[in-house]
Amino acid sequence: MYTNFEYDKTLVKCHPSARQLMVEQMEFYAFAHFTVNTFTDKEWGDGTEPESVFNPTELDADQWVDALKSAGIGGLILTCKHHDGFCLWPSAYTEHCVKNSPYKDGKGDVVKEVSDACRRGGIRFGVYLSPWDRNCRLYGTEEYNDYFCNQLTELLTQYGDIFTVWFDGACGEGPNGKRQVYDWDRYYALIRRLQPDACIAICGPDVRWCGNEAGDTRPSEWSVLPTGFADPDEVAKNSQQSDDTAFREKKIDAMQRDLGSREFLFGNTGLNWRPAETDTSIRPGWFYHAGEDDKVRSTETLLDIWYRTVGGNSKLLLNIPPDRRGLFHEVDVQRLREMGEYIRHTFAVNLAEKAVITADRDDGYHLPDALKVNSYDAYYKPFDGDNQVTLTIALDGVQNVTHVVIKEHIPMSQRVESFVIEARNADGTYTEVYAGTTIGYQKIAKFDGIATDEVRIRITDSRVCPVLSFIGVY
Ligand code: FUL
Repeated sequence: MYTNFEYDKTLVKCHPSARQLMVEQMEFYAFAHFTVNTFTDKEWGDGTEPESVFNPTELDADQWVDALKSAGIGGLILTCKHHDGFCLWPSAYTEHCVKNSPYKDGKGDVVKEVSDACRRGGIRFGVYLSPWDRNCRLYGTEEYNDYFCNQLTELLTQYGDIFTVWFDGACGEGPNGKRQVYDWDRYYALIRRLQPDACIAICGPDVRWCGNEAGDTRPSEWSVLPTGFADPDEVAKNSQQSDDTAFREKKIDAMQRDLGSREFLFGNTGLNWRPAETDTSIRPGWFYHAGEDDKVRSTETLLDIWYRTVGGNSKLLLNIPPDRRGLFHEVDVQRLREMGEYIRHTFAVNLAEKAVITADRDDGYHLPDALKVNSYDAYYKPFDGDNQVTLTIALDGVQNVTHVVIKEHIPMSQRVESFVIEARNADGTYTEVYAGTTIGYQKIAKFDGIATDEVRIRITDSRVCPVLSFIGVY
């Protein structure tokens, strides 16, 4: 039990699994919400929608993938079945699916089209399968667990490699509705068997829901959390309980702001690696509504969310809902392209590559030069117990600097609690340009441009000695 911070042995053992490390390094990936709701103009279908409503006229998953790639997005999660129970693939276990829709005369398979397009385009593919099913008559019985496992098996065996299985916590059953006892352990075992490299997200052990749908983030995001935190029941309690626009706009509440400080960890008996994922939509709704074509978030807002998530130790899961044609809308496509152009341009030249990086202490083996290479093959480390270090990046002459990127070597856990970045002025004094708390997978520090020949990063506190894998200066 943590009554003091002599807990380094536990902490260093708390680090990402191989599948978590894969998703950490993806940084930014997409959601596509698509089902009967797209055609009924709803956010939550009730399961009574006739299959005949589902009829995209120009579905082109390559168009989705091209648009995603223009933003630098490396993966896509498709709502294969949302709460209405309608399956985008021809499931053998239900009639409520594409095979009874007019789409391609019932011969279509949207999951196949999208997973094939992802593979062709070189991005990863993931599945969203809503545990809550408002159509299935088995829902609320033990047989529903069989039904759900059968559907999972179809998705995990017919569509190639799956990088993540996304289990939504949302469940809006009313007091008279049926309650399903989900057999999570059985679902998890099935996924581990059929797709051992896939993460299980949200109601699952590998990726943690950030706690809101608005794109809100914590100033200090920790991946080291107490054991048992974010169990499926707790996720469900905090998730959307009804089709509710206000919920989608609500920010993280005060109680949920701090999940990882020393104070929060006091009294807990174990730690788990639980990286945060921020899921939010490019539009007000998760599904496409023509009435929201003029409410697509601005590129500026989207980039702000990107900085706070990708640059703030969370993952960004951005939803782009296909429209009734089965295409990403032109406005959304333009936003994605603008995001990608900005990001590529801003981070095109890493000034640290031609710099000389030194540290006021190291352990003699893990030298600061390793920080120039963005990989976990080598890292910088001082001696255990050296919890405060200063890294100096002497640039190749005076440069205008606007960003510093820092990555912890998370295979050895998350350690840093606070740091400052300073830039040397012509007269030899230093100006503080940024003060931060956690780093974790990655911190992107953005500040007003400053002309300088030397950037200094001072780690002012760390739980165990800091271990870093990369520094970028732009
Ligand atoms: C929520 C759902 O109720 C929404 O419809 C959407 O799928 C979102 C990602 O999760 O909990």
